[in-house]
Amino acid sequence: MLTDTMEAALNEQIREEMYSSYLYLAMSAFFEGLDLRGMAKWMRLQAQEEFGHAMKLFDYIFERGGAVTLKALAEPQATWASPAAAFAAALAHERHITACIHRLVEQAAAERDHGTVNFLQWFVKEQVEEEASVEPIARRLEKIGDHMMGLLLIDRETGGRTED
Ligand code: OFO
Repeated sequence: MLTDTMEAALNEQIREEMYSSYLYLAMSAFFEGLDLRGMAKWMRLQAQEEFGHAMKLFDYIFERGGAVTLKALAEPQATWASPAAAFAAALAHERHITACIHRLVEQAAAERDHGTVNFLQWFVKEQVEEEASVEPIARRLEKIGDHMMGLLLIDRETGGRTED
């Protein structure tokens, strides 16, 4: 059984993950608008992955006899100054999510909820991977600036992503 405070914190994380999904879908639409179809695809798959993260929490809350409460999502930003700015925002967002997950682990540990500490280890590992997948793209986009050939090259690479 989850405590009320743990249940509330896990529900709040569902909102964070759903917002991540919404934000990356907004970024996908932004890239579609720029005809950067590879980056649009990458962000669309990322949005799907985030929905999966939310569902993992959803299922876990029920597994522990808790209740899921879905919260309102804020309207995500719709445009960015450049592809580099969008990926920099994605990286900043992932760092924020990493901090959320670490706070959840600390709360679960303080409550001596070992089941939740163990469950959250998947997210701890996932956040290392999330940051590692966004960071090199953000770094390279920052380096190439407005250089069209470079942008098209990264667009082709990101379009090679096949899994969410
Ligand atoms: Fe759910 O990992 Fe990104 O936000």
